[in-house]
Amino acid sequence: MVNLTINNRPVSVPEGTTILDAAAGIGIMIPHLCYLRDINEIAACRVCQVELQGKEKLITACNNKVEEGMVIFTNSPKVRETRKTIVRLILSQHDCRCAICVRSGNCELQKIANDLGCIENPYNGRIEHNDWNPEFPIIRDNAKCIKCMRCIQVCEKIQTLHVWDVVNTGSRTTVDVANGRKIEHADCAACGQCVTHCPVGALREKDDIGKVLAALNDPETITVVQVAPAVRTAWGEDLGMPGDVATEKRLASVLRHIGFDYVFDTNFSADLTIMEEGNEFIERLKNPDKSRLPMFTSCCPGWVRFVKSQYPEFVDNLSTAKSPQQMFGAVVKSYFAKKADIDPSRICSVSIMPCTAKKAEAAYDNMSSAGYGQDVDYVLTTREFARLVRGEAIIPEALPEEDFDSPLGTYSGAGVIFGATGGVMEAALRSAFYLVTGKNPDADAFSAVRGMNPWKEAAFNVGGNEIRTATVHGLGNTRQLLDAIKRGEVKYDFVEVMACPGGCVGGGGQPIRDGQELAKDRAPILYSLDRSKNIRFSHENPDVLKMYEEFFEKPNSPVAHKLLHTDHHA
Ligand code: HC1
Ligand code: SF4
Repeated sequence: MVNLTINNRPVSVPEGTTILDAAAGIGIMIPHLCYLRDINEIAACRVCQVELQGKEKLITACNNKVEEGMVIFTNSPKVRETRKTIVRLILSQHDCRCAICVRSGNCELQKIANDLGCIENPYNGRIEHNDWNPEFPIIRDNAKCIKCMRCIQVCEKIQTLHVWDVVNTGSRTTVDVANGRKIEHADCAACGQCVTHCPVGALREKDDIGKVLAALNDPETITVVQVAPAVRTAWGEDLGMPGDVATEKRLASVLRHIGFDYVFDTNFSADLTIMEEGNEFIERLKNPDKSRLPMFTSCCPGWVRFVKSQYPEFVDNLSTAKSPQQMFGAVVKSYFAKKADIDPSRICSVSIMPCTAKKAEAAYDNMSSAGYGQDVDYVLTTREFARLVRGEAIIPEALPEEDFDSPLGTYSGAGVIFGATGGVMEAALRSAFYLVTGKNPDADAFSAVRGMNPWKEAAFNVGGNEIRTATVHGLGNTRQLLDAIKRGEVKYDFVEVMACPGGCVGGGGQPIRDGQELAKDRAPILYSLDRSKNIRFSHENPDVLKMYEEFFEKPNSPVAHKLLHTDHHA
């Protein structure tokens, strides 16, 4: 152990502990802007300066380790003044029009500046604007970038994509797309992880709230909304609501209050996805030519973008099933429109997603199978949804809980767990077991695929066949897994990939909390919803079964292929 004093208090911590952590251990918070544990420990912002007795120069707390006998002051007059000067210098190069920034109220720079009492600024620096493609799901505003380097590190270390880099030199140093490329040519997965780790508003999602409001206000338009599984775990976070108030039934009520004509659930089409993908998997398994095994899940658009740009040799291994979002869109403008006797050209189909890549997915040319424009017209992230609620001056706590509409609002426990890493695999195995044996397994028989381990392997006996599975989340982990498959070190039949750490609950469109990973806190909400359902198998969702009876006939039928599957090469 190493003994030192911090602010005159004795501390004893293991060797190798940083000053930042040693102070946190006794309840002393040292302000910082750029630090992210294990990802960005480079002291780029210099805000975490502390005084070390006997040294004239201040030192940074996030990347300096404790030493025996150190005497540290984290908040001496010298530290306070220096820290304030550093923050003012950062502010001098930052577009400080906070009132028109999406991160207002949730900005780490704004908070520190306020905490330090930076109510005026003697420094006047250069604020550099940049050109950007306004249609790309990820928007960069360099006038707000504080050069903390978090986006560079997250994209490189977690997602292994190296989209961002430092550009220019001296006072013009900033962050931009690496190698002088445009973002649309940079192999960006659009996962949004750089956005959720940005401390300020330099990165955000493309804002589609205005388009949704226009549709809601058009009397000729019929608005249909779907809500992704993971949204229900986090929609209350940016609205300051505790979990027991921010329930999915209150979410349905809020959406109805906003004015959506039909309030449906992506969980319904998650069950539909399992019907299609489960049958497809059994077919591939039966095929003596095993060339399309392992089969990869295809519901995560960040992953699909990644495999297409990084490992095109595996594209044929993707399931051809569209994602639940896109199946839902195609069903709304075909089956549902027919059933409800609505002209599909009047429908505006909106989805609320924990994901930024879903915006890109909805806009692909081939995602218009129903024949009435895009199957999903607009995608709002969970964060945009919270802004929409606030903009509409709705107080969700004051609204009653309500059910989703029928028939596309019904779901099984298997549908809701899609939003957590391992959920798609578990839901698929529950139904694959039934398809092979004609009997339901115990609903929790495949729980070995749950949890936050980055790369989980499990093998299950399904009707005498051993099915080897892998579940992976985060694109860096995915790269390792794909490389291991290529080297022949591992062999699987079925692989689930989610681009974001923890799956969609940790998605790039979810509420932001100082760059913290919140997936592990949100996933249990989905598993408890699963346990609470009477129906826990996708193949028992009564409304999905009815839709097959009335419209699709059977999984993988020609009409199912036209509306529910896609060609990943298109
Ligand atoms: Fe997901 Fe999915 S689980 S991809 O993470 O398959 O976004 O929640 O909606 O489409 O169902 C996201 C979540 C989501 C799809 C489903
Ligand atoms: Fe990298 Fe994802 Fe950000 Fe694209 S969206 S730059 S892939 S972290």
